Amino acid sequence: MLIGIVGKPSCGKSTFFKAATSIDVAIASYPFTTIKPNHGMGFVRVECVDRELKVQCNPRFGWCKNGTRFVPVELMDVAGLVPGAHEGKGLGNQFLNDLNRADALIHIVDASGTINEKGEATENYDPANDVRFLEEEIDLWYLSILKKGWEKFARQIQSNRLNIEEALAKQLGAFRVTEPIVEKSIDKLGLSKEKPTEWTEGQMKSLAVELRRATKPMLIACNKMDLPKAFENYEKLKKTFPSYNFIPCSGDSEIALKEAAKKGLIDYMPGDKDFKILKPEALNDKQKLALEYIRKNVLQKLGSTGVQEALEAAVFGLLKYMAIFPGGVTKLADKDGNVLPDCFLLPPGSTALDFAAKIHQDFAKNFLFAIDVRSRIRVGRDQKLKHRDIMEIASAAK
Ligand SMILES: Nc1nc2c(ncn2[C@@H]2O[C@H](COP(=O)(O)OP(=O)(O)OP(=O)(O)O)[C@@H](O)[C@H]2O)c(=O)[nH]1
Ligand SMILES: [Mg+2]
Repeated sequence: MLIGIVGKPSCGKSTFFKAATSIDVAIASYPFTTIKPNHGMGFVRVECVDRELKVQCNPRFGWCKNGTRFVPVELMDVAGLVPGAHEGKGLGNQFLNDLNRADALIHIVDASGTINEKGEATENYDPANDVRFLEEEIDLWYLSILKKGWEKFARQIQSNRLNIEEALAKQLGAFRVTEPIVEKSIDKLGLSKEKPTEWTEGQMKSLAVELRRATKPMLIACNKMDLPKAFENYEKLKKTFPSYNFIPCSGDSEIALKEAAKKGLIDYMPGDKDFKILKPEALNDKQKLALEYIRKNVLQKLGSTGVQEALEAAVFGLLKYMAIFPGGVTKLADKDGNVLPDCFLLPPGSTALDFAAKIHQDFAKNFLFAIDVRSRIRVGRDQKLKHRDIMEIASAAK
């Protein structure tokens, strides 16, 4: 699973990325600081099953503290997008190809209104503009791929009586568009499958929007909530776009808290609603003021810095993924003695067989049955799994 971080220049994409991954990427107040995409692992929280099983886990990836497991997810931070990018403005939209593989997008919006659409400093900018233009640019990106060689393509489909779902899924395969997605979108819009040459420009655009929504669902992280006016703008955005998913956050505050925690100055875990100062004598007045500012203006107002919430809203809210723990009825450790070493994130609807394939293709090939470790009940390959299931796979290969 890959989550793409998008938005206009200087909205705070790389800051959010650094806050989530702890990777030290370039961050600056001038536009187009990022050109080449940044890749890294962020972590989503899952209530670990170790306490329930009365063991202490040793994760191979991520970590677990006080019963909260931090499970890795891949993140990608890309260059800023400006209005008209599809016509080549700014850095154009070529770099959007970097995002092809993304399963969902987090759109970072500068809620403070201190940056214009080009990423330059300004005052009282209305972030509603960003919400509208960015989605439009991404939809136009899909449209541009859909329209590539369209006339010839549509004629071929028509004259050779090709299956349009198959043909379009192939054309847009890089975006992870599949035949069922094409079929659902075409049916929803009531487009003629026999005569694609007659589809209008407007219908093509509507199809691009449907396909984009299905393959790049998006949520909006209202960033820079530590700055004045951000809260007011955030409240306004929620009223203007009632059907959108807005998560308030402050990437900058998350970085400050994580760095202070790393130095042992405070006790803080990502997603916490507060922190505890551990070494007051090691903090200078400026640091103390900065931390208190974050406590009062971010944590107490939002309940956290919002970075964890935004990531988890993408993984568990938008994509509805579930966390599954491999385990055994008689043994919870791997051959190296690591207890509950893995926790896998699987898409909704995943079955016991999908889970087996996630562990190893051989397990899926030689699948015999699975065991729900909690209930000790044997289940078949088609058993649908639930969030936080603990499963053992029995395969002939063992
Ligand atoms: N106050 C405040 N400033 C922030 C926050 N997030 C980012 N910034 C500032 O906004 C500016 C731009 O941040 P970046 O993370 O480089 O923005 P970007 O979206 O990656 O920008 P480009 O790569 O140029 O597209 C920097 O000066 C950051 O310090 C935040 O939560 N609060
Ligand atoms: Mg950047």
